[in-house]
Amino acid sequence: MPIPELLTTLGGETITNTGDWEAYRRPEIMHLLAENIYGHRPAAAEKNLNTTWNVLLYHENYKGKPVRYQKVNITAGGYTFLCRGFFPMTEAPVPTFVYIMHEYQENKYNFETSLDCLNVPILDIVSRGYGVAIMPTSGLYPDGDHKADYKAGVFAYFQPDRSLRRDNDWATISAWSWGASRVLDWLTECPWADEKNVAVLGHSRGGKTALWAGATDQRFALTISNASGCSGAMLHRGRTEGGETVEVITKVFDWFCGNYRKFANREEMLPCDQHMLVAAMAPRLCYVASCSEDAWASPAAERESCRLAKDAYELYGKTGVVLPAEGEVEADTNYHEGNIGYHVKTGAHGILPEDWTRYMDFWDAKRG
Ligand code: GTR
Repeated sequence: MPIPELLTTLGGETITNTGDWEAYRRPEIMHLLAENIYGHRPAAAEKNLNTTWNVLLYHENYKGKPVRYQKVNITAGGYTFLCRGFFPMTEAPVPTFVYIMHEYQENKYNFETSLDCLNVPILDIVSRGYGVAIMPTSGLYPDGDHKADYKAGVFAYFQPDRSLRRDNDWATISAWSWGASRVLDWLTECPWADEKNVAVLGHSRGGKTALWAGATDQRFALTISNASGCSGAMLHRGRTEGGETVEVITKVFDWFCGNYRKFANREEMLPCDQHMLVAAMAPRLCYVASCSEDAWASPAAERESCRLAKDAYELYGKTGVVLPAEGEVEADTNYHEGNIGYHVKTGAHGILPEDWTRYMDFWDAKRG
C-alpha cells in the first residue's frame, strides 16, 4: 500500500472541506492511529475524571530568581501523579508549555535543589514571559527497562484485570499523553497559565507522546515534537536514510499497542502513516524539529510528514509547513513561515536551550 492519501477516506471519498474533514476523515484517522499504533484508552480513563490538584509546595522568587514555583499532585478519576509548574512572577496568565519529561531526564535533575536543567531552560522560558509545567512520566507509568507488564501506574488503576487487555488497548505513550491532558486540566484553572495558549512538548519518546497528546486533545494550541522519530513525526514509508523500524522499536520498547508489532517489516501494510498524526493538529499550531546527526530518527522523513500534512491546513485556508526542496534545507535555520514550524539543529539527538529559543520565537510570532 502506498502512503495513504490524507484527504481520501477509507471509502474512497475525497475530502474538500473542513466540515467533512472534521466529521469523517479526522475521526477515521484518529481511529486508525489508535487501533494500530497507540491503542485506545479505556472509558474509565476518559469520562468523569473531575481533575483536582493538591498544592505540595509553593514558592515565589524561587531560589532567588523571578520564578513562581508550584509543585502539585494532580488527581484525575481518582489517580494521582506529580507535576511542577514554573511561571513568571507576574499576575497576568502566560502562555505555558507542558513538558513531558521522561525518566532518563527526570533522573538527571533535582528541582528541589536547583533550577538548572539543560533540557528545560526554566529561567530563559520564564524571562521570555512563558510558563512551563514539567510532567515526569514515571508518575503515569514507569519506563524502567522499557518493558511493560501493566502492573503499575494508570494501567493497574484503570484496568486492574490484565487478562482483559487486548491488542488495541492503550500502552505507555498513550498513558503519558493522557497525563499531559490532565496537566492541561490543571492549567485551565491555574491563575498564572493562559488556558487558551497551552503547548505540549517532548523530546524523543516524549516527542511521540506530545504528538499523540496534541492529536487526542484539541485544547492544546501548539504541539511540539523534538526529534520524535519512529512512531512520532517520521513517515514509516519511503525512507532513504535508514533509521528506526517498527521491528526494532517494538522489540526494544513496549510503548505501543499490541497491534503495532504486527507491522514489523510490513510497514507498507499500515493503514495509516505519520503525516496523518501531524495533520490531526490542523488548524492549530504544530512544530517539528530534528537533529542533523540523528539518522535514527530520519530527519528527511520527519520533514516529509510535515509536507504531506499541509493539505489538512490548506482546507482551513492556512499554510502548513513552508520548507525548501529536500536537499536545500539548511541546518540551524528557522522555517517559521507556516503554521507548522520546523528546524534541524546541528548535532546529535537531544533537546537544548537553542531549540526552546526557536520554539518561543515561533510562538511569539504566531500566537493570537
Ligand atoms: C531511542 C529510540 C527512539 C527514541 C529514543 C528516546 O533509542 O530508538 O525511538 O524514543 O530512544 O526516547 O530516547
